[in-house]
Amino acid sequence: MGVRFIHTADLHLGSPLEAVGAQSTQLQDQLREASYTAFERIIDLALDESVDFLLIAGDIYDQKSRSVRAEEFLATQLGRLHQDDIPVYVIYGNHDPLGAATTYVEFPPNVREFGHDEPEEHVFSIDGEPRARIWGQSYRTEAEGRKMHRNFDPTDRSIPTIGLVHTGLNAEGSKYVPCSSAELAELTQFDYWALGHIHSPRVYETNPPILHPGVPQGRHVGEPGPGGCVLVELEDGNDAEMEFIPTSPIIWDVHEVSVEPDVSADFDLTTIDGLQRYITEKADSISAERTSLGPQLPIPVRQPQWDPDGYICRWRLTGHGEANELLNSADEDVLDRLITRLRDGVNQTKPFVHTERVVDRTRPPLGDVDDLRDDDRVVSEFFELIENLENQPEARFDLMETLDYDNSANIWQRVEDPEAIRDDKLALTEERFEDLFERAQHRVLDELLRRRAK
Ligand SMILES: [Mn+2]
Repeated sequence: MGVRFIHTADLHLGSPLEAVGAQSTQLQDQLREASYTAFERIIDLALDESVDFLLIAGDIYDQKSRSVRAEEFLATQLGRLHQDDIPVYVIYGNHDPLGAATTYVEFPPNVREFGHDEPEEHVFSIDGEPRARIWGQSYRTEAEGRKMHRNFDPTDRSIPTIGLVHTGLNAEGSKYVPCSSAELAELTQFDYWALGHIHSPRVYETNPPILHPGVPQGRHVGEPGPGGCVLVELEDGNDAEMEFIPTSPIIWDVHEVSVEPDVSADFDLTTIDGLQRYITEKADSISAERTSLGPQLPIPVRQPQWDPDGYICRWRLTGHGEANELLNSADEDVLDRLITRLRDGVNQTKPFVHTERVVDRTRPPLGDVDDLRDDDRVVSEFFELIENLENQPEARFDLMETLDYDNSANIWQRVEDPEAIRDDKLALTEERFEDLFERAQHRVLDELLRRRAK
């Protein structure tokens, strides 16, 4: 006999989505409603799938923007589960610690909240017969250095046993329940680790599962969609079955748009109009294809029955091309004009496609770089160096280590969890390293070409 349940976390209800320059009232309304709709879909799913219970692994609210409306909404939605006798197990995280809680509205009696003093066990039963043990502990304050899970101590494992932890899964950290997935896996009484705190879905282990479901609805371009929750089935003697279910009405994403002549030949990228038409065409095709890019996960991702309401896109212009000269023309802020025009222009499609930003990473038109590569010793050595760095993971690792070198003059710190960053450092993520590496290459090469051209 097993149990089926939904695992969600990091709802951050009541906190607005960021959309730079979202002037349209309708769009602003849609953004405000998106996190609510995503949570409503989780409740719909729980009812449709007749799950045994719902787990919420922390950060239901942003304490700072906690609102009566958000609490009323939660109470109503959780009340729908109460009518179907579905309990909800909740821990609180760093954004809604219990020590600072202000409560405006009472939750229905099916909601079981874990305290902050010590770990607690709640037993899920059907007709008086225990079916699952759930262990958890809430944050007392915004920072929790306690290794709470170490005191999780289930009496037996005759029924499925689940641990709820709000953690950055950073063993070296001090603020968000420091631990590693290996440390959790050592606690062999547990059949599932329901984590919260990291906003993108990540599956660290599948047997027993250790995972972050991510946010049900992303709030900015750093939380690309679709967000969702995880539907889980635990049965004795079998591996856990899991499925990621998308829930977010609005999907944030970063799209690369190459200005290289061979891919943009139909457009005149020496004018703002040409560039606007080129990006608008990309936007229209995203809307027409209704792409709901699922996250890359080692578990199945369900294709949603609904269309997204819209996409909020960052366009990252890349490649060598004439657009570079247009975008860098000195007397006029071409990029700002382009963004304004795109926002005014492409909002009409359904699903809508809104421009969050346009980022210029273009480079001057490619001249005779291939000739130089063969003839010029400095240029050819430069390419050799880049290829070595690209092909040797150790060399890249060394380079990252060098950037992270701990002295006070260094601004970078390598982190997995952006919230764990020191106040005087910038987060050096894999993504930012890639970006720095690429831009450094471009800068050197462009300078070499400029000097050779003289
Ligand atoms: Mn958190």
